Amino acid sequence: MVKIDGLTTIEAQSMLNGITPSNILKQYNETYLLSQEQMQFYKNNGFIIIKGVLSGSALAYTRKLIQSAVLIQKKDDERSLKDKTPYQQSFLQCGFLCWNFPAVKDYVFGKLFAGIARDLMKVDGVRLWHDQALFKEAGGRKTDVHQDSSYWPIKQPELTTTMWMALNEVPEEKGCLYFYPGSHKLPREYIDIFNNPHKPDFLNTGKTVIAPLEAGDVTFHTGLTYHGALENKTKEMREGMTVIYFADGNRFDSTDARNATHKSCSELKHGDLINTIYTPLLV
Ligand SMILES: O=C(O)CCC(=O)C(=O)O
Repeated sequence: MVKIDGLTTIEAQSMLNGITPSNILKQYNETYLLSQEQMQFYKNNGFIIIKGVLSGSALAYTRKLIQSAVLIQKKDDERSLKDKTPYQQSFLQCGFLCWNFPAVKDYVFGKLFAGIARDLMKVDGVRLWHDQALFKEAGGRKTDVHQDSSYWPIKQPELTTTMWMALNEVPEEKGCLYFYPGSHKLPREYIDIFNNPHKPDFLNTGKTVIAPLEAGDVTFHTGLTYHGALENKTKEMREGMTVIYFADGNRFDSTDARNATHKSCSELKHGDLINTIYTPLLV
């Protein structure tokens, strides 16, 4: 069974049965004021690193909560890393945690993070697309380079953004993210990271920015930004939690059938506004 920081399934279950303490709920919903420089950086580069968005008791609580959800979601997977597919060796992927574990909802719905997404995209409102924990196991493989929006049936990929939060320290050797700055302006190319990854030729001349993070730091990157993550050379789990947002008003694009895996897809037709119960307006 997957091991996470000595956590037992009984402890994990009790954490997931709990209610977010009011002081932590307050922190999840604070206002974060981005500077003009930060917004310009995101616009130019297609990603940003923001230090210390969560700290103290809120960070400690969130870490344990997400660890608990990952442990419970993966508890029946007895395979060792070498028995997994190359894609699965990149991370333990646990999506839709806020729907599977109501205790996670307060974090995922937090206006602190959604507000940053809104201000980076310079839009009036943002909706939740989905959340997913991405824990890279000790010895875990690199995450192949890709553009997130290739996997989403969303009409305007430039109005999507992924927040990636470090729940523990994520230095380079633990498999931090890296980004190709400005690559959101490059051509789109589908990369099948699940079965047959490749690196587009036009990235060969591009420089990358490596993004080591302290616990509580976040990165945001647009759905068009090419990025990946390094391998985890350490003996510890790399604990990352993501929330993906899109601008309110964005529409469903069913052109590519392989993208229709999201919970909201069965309710939507091509061209519909994406406004289902699984994609609530957060700010
Ligand atoms: O966590 C990882 O290794 C990759 C994350 C990623 O590609 C993403 O969140 O878009």
